[in-house]
This record gives sequence, structure tokens and C-alpha cells, in this order.
Amino acid sequence: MRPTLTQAPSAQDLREKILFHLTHTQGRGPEFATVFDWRLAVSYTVRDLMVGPWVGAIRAARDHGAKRVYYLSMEFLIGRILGDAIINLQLEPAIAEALTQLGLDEQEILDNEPDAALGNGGLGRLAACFMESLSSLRCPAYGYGIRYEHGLFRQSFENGQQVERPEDWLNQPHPWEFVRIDYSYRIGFKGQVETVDGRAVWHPGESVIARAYDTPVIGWGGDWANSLRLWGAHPTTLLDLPRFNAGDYAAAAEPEALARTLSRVLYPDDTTESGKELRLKQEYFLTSAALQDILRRFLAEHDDLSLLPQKVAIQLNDTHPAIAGPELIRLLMDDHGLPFERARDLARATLNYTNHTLLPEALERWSTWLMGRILPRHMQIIQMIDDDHRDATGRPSHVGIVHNDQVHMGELAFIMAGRVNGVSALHTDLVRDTVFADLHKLHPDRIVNQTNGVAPRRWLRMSNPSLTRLLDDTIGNGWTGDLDQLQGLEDHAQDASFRDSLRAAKRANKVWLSNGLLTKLGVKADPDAIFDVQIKRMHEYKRQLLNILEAIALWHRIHDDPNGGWTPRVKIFGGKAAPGYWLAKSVIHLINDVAATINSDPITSEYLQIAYPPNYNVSMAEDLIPAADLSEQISTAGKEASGTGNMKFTMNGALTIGTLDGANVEIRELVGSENFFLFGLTAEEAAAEKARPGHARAAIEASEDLQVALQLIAEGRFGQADSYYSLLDRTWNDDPFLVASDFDAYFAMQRQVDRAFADPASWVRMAALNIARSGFFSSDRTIRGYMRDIWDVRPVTA
Ligand code: NBX
Repeated sequence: MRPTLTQAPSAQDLREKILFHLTHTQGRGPEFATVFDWRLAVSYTVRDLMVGPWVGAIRAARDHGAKRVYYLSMEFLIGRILGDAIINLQLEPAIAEALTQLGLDEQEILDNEPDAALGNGGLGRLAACFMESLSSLRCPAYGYGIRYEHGLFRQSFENGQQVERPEDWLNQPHPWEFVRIDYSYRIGFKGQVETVDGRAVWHPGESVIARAYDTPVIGWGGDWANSLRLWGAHPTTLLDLPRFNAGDYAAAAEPEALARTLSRVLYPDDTTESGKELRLKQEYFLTSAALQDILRRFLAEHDDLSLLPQKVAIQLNDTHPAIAGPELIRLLMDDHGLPFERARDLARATLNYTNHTLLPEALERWSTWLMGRILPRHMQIIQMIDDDHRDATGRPSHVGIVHNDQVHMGELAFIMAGRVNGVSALHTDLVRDTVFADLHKLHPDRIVNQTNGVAPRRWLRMSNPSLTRLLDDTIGNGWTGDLDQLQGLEDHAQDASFRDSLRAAKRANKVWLSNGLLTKLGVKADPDAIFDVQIKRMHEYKRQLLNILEAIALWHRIHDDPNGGWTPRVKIFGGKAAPGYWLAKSVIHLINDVAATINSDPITSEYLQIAYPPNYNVSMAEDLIPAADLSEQISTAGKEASGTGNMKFTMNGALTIGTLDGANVEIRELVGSENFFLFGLTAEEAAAEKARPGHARAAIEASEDLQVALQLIAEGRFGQADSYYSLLDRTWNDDPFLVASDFDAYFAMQRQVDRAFADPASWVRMAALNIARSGFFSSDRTIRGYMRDIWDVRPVTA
């Protein structure tokens, strides 16, 4: 039988433990304690309850000789931990009561925790949802990443423009982690390779130590926790003592500073490939530390390396850890004496690769020169893998890993993987037909689909308590661990009293958000208006520009006819641009400038408001999604691999306006086309349109609304026109993401949204059906798919 939390603690127990930790761990008496002290005391109390299941899970996996899953990712976009842990341990309402007894404000304590922002966007957040589902499903697993001292930069706006400041979440104690000084590995770089007795010996010219920092990730039900093991970089020697003694203190500290740079900052680029030496070193640092740790654990339990694929499944989150192929071969050949062919076969039977993008600018490539200099032994092995693959398949050279003096990491990951997966049905088809078309022909069974999902504990139960109460009252709380149970709502969608309650739950969330927007931004958001939300990284392909151009055109129309019966709308944007991505930053500037003009227009202000709260992150998403009526998923078809925000909105009862892109396709199929606002070119049509010379100009000339919007920007109605010259020029003359071609369809569909929202009974019915049919988008379903189709691993039952 599955053990459940032995004796859930009472409010009284919790209160005593919190006071104990406040005094004995924080060293503060209650009368002197700050919110920070209390938050740490509460966190240690909650952490204590995770440790038993955690140690138990690690022991159970070992005792069962279980196969382990290893998820290698340069990013884990975790957000806050405390609230999620309370939910998964089912400590509510005992915690709430304990905190009330102590005279504390629970919300204030939860909000005191900084986000662990060790990721850029969807790829990193997916890794965090996967970790939670792996634990909820009792799948023995480790996440391996880097313990960045500085996560994703903090964004603020100055004169409407993005300003980046360093983020410093580790500038205070991090109560969830356990440092493991006994798990430290040496990671080498540069140097020479020599051959001794027919065996390659790499003498690195530099090395650092990777040290393990573990965080338990507790699953739903609180009876299983896996480890997120993040690597911190440390010097092999702490101090250059002769230099220190000679009085040169700065130089003496150099080895330490140099080593630490490896885990100092997260690269803030998402869909561009930065090509920097430090980035390659970070990738190798993570990968080598993880593989050394995996082999150590494996060899502690088994003495036959041929068992590796039966006991170990490794998932590469995009190509960032793709050096894992050559590194595993290196360890097996050079350290364990296996011949190349055996090492290659074992590696390929163990490794798998998830592709998250088709955008050419995001596909990782390293010059053979840089690779050879930083990782000389790996460059040799990469060449062996490539030659071997060419000999085995007869494929032409340009299809392989090394050509034009570059190492193509996508090809390397593909060739070294047992399974390659796409992240939505459409994306998987495009992976087969475009980026990996040639390799797919050679290995037709290798590419599989695993449509993304999101963790319903964080994205529904924790972030939307008003909807959660309604769901629990209506269908019980079983949906939390089995999201398909939301289907039970189908019948209630017809029931007027259920619909009233659903409407009330959404309205409560909107009122709460509206108060926040007023106090923080001074934006007046009427809770009865449509809350129309676009939150994601700023990128041309995601087309925030299309959204803001629509706002301008709408504003102009309302201005012309203020009594036209307009449906009030609040447009909310959130998202960061990569610091070097000028066009994306110029869209941020434009949105802020347009907001300043429109929000203060007395003629239209009742109907249209624009809010762009700065520093969008996981915690902000948790506030915005439950309050949304309309989810903007408007990328150029064929460009968004999946999207995961789209799923979060759907399960929180927002309706989607979107293109046939990524997982939108599956969302629409499941919720029903009548409950989804579809517009725009299909992926195939978009590709054809893009190839048509003059497509942008033709589309603009055909659309009066778009012309007006572009004209107003060019006239300087929203601040300096020359700030937007490049943006306008690109829209008129190039428009690679087809903003102009899709504009009229988008504008028209938004007016259909207006009309639909004006009929609350039918709108709420559609929202209810979106929730009821969103069960497929649980990351539990996704992880079950990986376990079955990719990893061949089963949960450990007690
Ligand atoms: O991965 C995202 C895709 O754009 C989404 O469509 C998808 O839903 C999500 C999860 O599968 N990709 C993404 O977030 N990429 C990155 O963040 C990234 C980070 C660093 C880098 C390249 C891409 N060098």
C-alpha cells in the first residue's frame, strides 16, 4: 500500500516548530523577529517534513535497484518553493491556523521569498514542472543544473525602456538546500591529449571543482521527494598563498574568482545562441559533473557497465548539455577502458534529447577551433562519432555534426540519442520535416512526440485558491493528482448556479489583481472589463507587436466613435527581452509609450487600459493567470514549439485567442473549436506568405486599421517617432513574422471576443468547458509519456 503522510501535523505542532526554528535556527526571539526571520522559521519547519520522504525515496530507489531518470538542464525556473511545498504536503489549513495564532500574515510570509529564477522562460519552467511531476509520480529521478548565484536579471522601466539589474537571490540564506561537500568532482578544460599505451590521456590545462547543492522536490501527497542537484563552481586551490604573503591580495584571490565565474550568472538569452566561451564552459561543467555523479552512483550499485542502459536514463533538455554524448564516451573509454563502439552503444542507449525550437538562430553551434581549444579530447571524440555515423549510414557529410568548421550541437544530440522528442504534436511533425529531415530519414523511429504539460499543484491549486475551492466543492479534490477528473465539470457547465460561482471566483481574482495594478502602476483596471493577458519572453515571433498595434487601432476606432458600444478591455503585458535584442526592447518601449498615451485619454479610458508591470517572473504569472479572461497565444504559426503558458491559462478558465501554433492546436482540439478564438495563417500558409516578395507592404496597403496604427507611431503620437524607425521599417519592408499579414484577421477576431464577452452566460460556459477539458495538459501526463516511451522506467511502489 502506498504510504501516506504519517500523522499530518496539527496547527499546534507547527506553531511550536516554527517557534523552535525561530529561536534555535534563526537565533531570534519572536519580539525581535522580522518577516524574513519568520519566513525562514516557517521554511525550516516545512523542510523538516520533506526530509523523511526524501531520504525514504532515495533509500527505496536503491533498495529496489530501480532505474533512475536524470534530467540535465542548464535552466530550472523554480520560482518560490514554500507555497508549493505547503500545498504538496497538504499542510493547509494547519499552517494557516498556526500562522494566525502567531499573529502573522501568511501572504506576507510567502511573498518574502525571492523567486529562484534559474531560467529564461518556457524551457526552464518546464524543467521545474517536470521535477514536481516526477516526485508526484514516485519516479526515482534527479534534476541536474547549475547553482547560479545570479538568476535572470531584474527588469525595470526607465522612460519606458527596459533596464537590467543583477538579480541576487543567494545574497541571503537559501533554506531549502543542503550542501554535499563529499560530492565534488574535478572538471577540466583546455590542455593536451596524449596517447599512452594506445589509450588517450587528457591533461587539462585548467580545472575547477563542481560541488553538489541538493534541494528536495516534494511531490503531491507528500510521500516522495526527488533531488534537484545544482552544481556550484569552486576553485581547486582557494588562495595563492605566496602572492597573498607578498601583499598582492587581489591577485591572491584570483583562482577563486576565476573558478566561481562558472556558476556566477545565468545567460539571459533565450532564442539566440550566444557563442561565448564561458557558456561552453558552463555547459561542460554541468554535463561532466552530472555524468561523473551518475557513474559513481551506478558503480556503487553495479559492477557491470553493460547494465548502464537498464539502470540509467538521461534526458538532455535541448542541446545545452549535448556534450554529454562525447563526455560519456570519454569516461567509458578513457577511464574505464571500453572500446569506442561499446562506449558509443551504451551512451546512445542511455541518452535522449528534447528539441525545443526550430528557429535557426537558436540552434547551437560551436566553432571547431573553440571546441578544440576548450575541450580537446571531446573534439577528437566528436570527430569519431561523426565519421562513424557517416560510415554506418552512408549519409553525405553536410548532414552530419561537423561541417563548415562548426560543431552542430543539434546533430550531435540527435546522433547520440536513443530517442529525440518534440514538445507538441505540430512541433514534432515540423522537427521531422525540417531541421532533422535528413537524419529522420536515416532513423525513422527515433523522433517521438511528448506534448508539454504543467504542474496542476502550482498552476491551479496553489495559485488559484478561489477556483480550487469551487472545484473541490463540485468534484472533490481528486483532480489535483489526476487532472482528467476535471471532466466531471462538463455537466456543471450547464448549471447556472455553478456558472455563477465560477464567475464569482474569476471576479474575485480580477478584483485582487486590479487593486495591485492600481497601487503598483496607477492603472485603473475595471474588474468588469476583459482582462486580456500576454505574458512570455519578448520576441518578434511571439508578436507582442501585433497585440500593441491592435490596441492602437482599437483606440483610434473608439476615439472616433466613443458611443459605439465598446466592450471595456484591460490589456496586460509581461515579459523580459534579452539584453542585446534591440528590436524586442523597442517593442517594450512602444508598449509603455502607447500605454502612457492611451491610459490618460479621457475619451477612451473607460474602454481601454494598458498595463505592463515590470519584472515578469514565475510569481507574477501566478497572480496574473488566475485573473485572466483572455489568453494571447498569437505567435506566427510554425514558430512556437509548444507554449506552456497557454495550458496554464486554459486550466484557469481563460479563453484563448490564438494561431494554429505549438500546443494551441491540441488545446483547440480538446476544448472544442467553438470555445477557442482562432485566427491567422497556418504554418504552411505562413511559410508560403513569407516567400512571397513584397508580402508586408501588400498586407499593410490592404488594411486601413493597420495603416492608421503605423501612421500614428510614425507621427510621434506615442513619444519620439525616431525611437521606432527600425521597428516601422522592418514591418513595412521585411516583416519576417508576418504581423501585417495576420493583422486584419486578428483585429476581426478580437471584435468577436468583444461580442462574446458581452454575453456573460455563454462566456462563463465556454470558460467552464476550457477548464473541464484541460486535464490532458498536466505534466503528470507528459511525464508518464516519457517514462513509457523514452525512459522505460516505472514508479517505485512501496
Ligand atoms: O520551450 C521554449 C519554447 O519556445 C516553447 O514553445 C516551449 O513551450 C518551451 C518548453 O518546451 N523554449 C525556450 O524557452 N528556450 C529557451 O529558454 C532557451 C534558453 C537558452 C538558449 C536557447 C533557448 N540558449
